[in-house]
Amino acid sequence: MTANGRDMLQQQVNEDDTGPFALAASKRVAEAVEAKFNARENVFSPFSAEEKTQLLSLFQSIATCLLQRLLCTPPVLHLRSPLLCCGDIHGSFRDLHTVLEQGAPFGHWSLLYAPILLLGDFVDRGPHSVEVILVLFSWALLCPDTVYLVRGNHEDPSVNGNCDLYGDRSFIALAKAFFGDEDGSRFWELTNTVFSFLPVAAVVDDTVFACHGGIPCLTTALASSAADASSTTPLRNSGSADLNESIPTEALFEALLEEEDGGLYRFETVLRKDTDDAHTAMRRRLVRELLWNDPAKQEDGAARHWSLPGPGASPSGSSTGKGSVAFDLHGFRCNRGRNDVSGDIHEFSESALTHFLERFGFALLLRAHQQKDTGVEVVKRRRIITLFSCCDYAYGCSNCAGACLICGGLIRLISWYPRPKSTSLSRFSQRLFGSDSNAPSLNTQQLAECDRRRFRFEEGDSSTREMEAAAERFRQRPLAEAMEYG
Ligand SMILES: [Mn+2]
Repeated sequence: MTANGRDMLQQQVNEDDTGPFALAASKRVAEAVEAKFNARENVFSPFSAEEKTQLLSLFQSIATCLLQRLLCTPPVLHLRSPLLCCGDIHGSFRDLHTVLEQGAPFGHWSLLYAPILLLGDFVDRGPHSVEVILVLFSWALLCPDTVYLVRGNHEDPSVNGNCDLYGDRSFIALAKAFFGDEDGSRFWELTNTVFSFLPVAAVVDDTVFACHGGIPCLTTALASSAADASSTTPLRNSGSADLNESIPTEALFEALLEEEDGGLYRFETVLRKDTDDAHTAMRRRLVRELLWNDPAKQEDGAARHWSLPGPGASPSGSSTGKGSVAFDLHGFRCNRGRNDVSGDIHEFSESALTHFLERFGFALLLRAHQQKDTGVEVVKRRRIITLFSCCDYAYGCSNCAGACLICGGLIRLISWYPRPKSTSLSRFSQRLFGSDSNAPSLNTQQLAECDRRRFRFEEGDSSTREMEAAAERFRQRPLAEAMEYG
C-alpha cells in the first residue's frame, strides 16, 4: 500500500465512531450511484462537483470501515451454498446492475435471494470502474453475510494503474477523469489499499475451490528439501528465472486454507518483488498464482519438449507451438497465453488439477479470469467452471456474461446478454434466472442431506452447446431478436 493511502486509513481508523457512520455512508453512496444509472442506455447522468466531493468523503469512511472488517477476515473464505457466483465485472456497471436486479426483489441489496461471491477483476477495461467500486464496496459493507469479494489480478496497482496497457479505460485514468487528478489519485490509492486486504480464494460447501485465476504450483515438503539438497533437481518451473523464489509447499497451502490471520498473504502487489525474503516471496508467489494462473488449453506440452525462445524472440509466437514449453514435473508451465516467459505465472495441466483436487478434497475448481462467449464454460471433465460476468468485454466482442448458482449439490449455469435498448427486460431475464419449476430449491435443509462431493450440473454439456449456439445467434442477429433466446 502506498504511504499516502496508509496514512489516510490510519487517520480514519483512529476515529472510534466510523462504524455507524460508514453504514449510513454506504447506503447513501449505493443509492446515489444507482439513482444516476440509466440501465436502458448504459450511461450515468453526470455527477456535480459537489456530489463528487461528497462521494469521495463518504467513500473514505466506507473504505476505512471495510478495511477494518477485512483485517479480521481470513485469506480464504469458507462459505455455504446457496451461493450465486460471478466472474470478472471489469467496470461494467450494467452487468453488476443486472446481477442485483435479478438476484434481489426490487433490485435492492438488502433483499438478495442468495449470497453473492464475486471472483475479482472488478475494474479496468470497462467504462464504469469507479461506479462499480463505489457500489461494490458499499454493498460489501452493508451486506457482510451476503456479499463476498475475492481478489483478482486487476485488484493490483501494478495492473489497474497501467495506462499504457488500458489507456483511458484503466482504473486510474477513470478515477482521475471522475474525481480530477488529485482526488482521483486518492480514490485510486484508497481502493487499492482495500484490494490488498481482500481474501484470495473461497471454499464453498467444503467442496468447491474458488479463486480468480487457478490452482497454484505446489510441491511436497519432501520434494522441496530434495530441491534444496540438489541444485541440479529441476524443480523450478520450466523457463523460470527466479532465484529468490521457492515453490510453495502443499503444507503451506493447507495452512493458508485454515489461516485465521490473513496478514501473511496481504500484498500491495502480487507481482514479483526482488526485495522479498524467502518466506515472503513464497507466499507472494502463492497468491500471484491463485490470481493469475490459467488451465492449459492443450495438454500436449508434456509430450513435446519445445525449447524456450532465444533472446529477442516474440512470446506471442506460442499459438503456433513455437516457443512453447513442456509442463514441469508438477504439471505447470509458463503462461505463454499471457506472454509470460519467466514462469511468474503458469498454465496447469489436467493432471495437476486432478492432483490438487484429490489432495485437498475438492470436487471442482470455480474460477474467472478468461472471457467466454457464453460467459460460462465447463471443461476438464466438468471439474473447471470459468465465469465471466461482463457482456461485450472489448470492442467488437459481443460475448454474453455468465454466472452460476451453487445450491444443494447442484450447479445451475446462467448466461445473459444486454437487453435491447428499447425493449423491456422482463421476459428475457425470467428465463435466465430460472423461474421455471426445475429451478433448484433454496431449502437449506436439503444441503445437509446432499452428497457434497457429487455435483450435478443442471445445464449439461448439451445445454452448454446450446448456449454456445445461442451466443452465436446473438452475434448474428439484431438485438431485438436476441430476446427470443431462452
Ligand atoms: Mn483476470
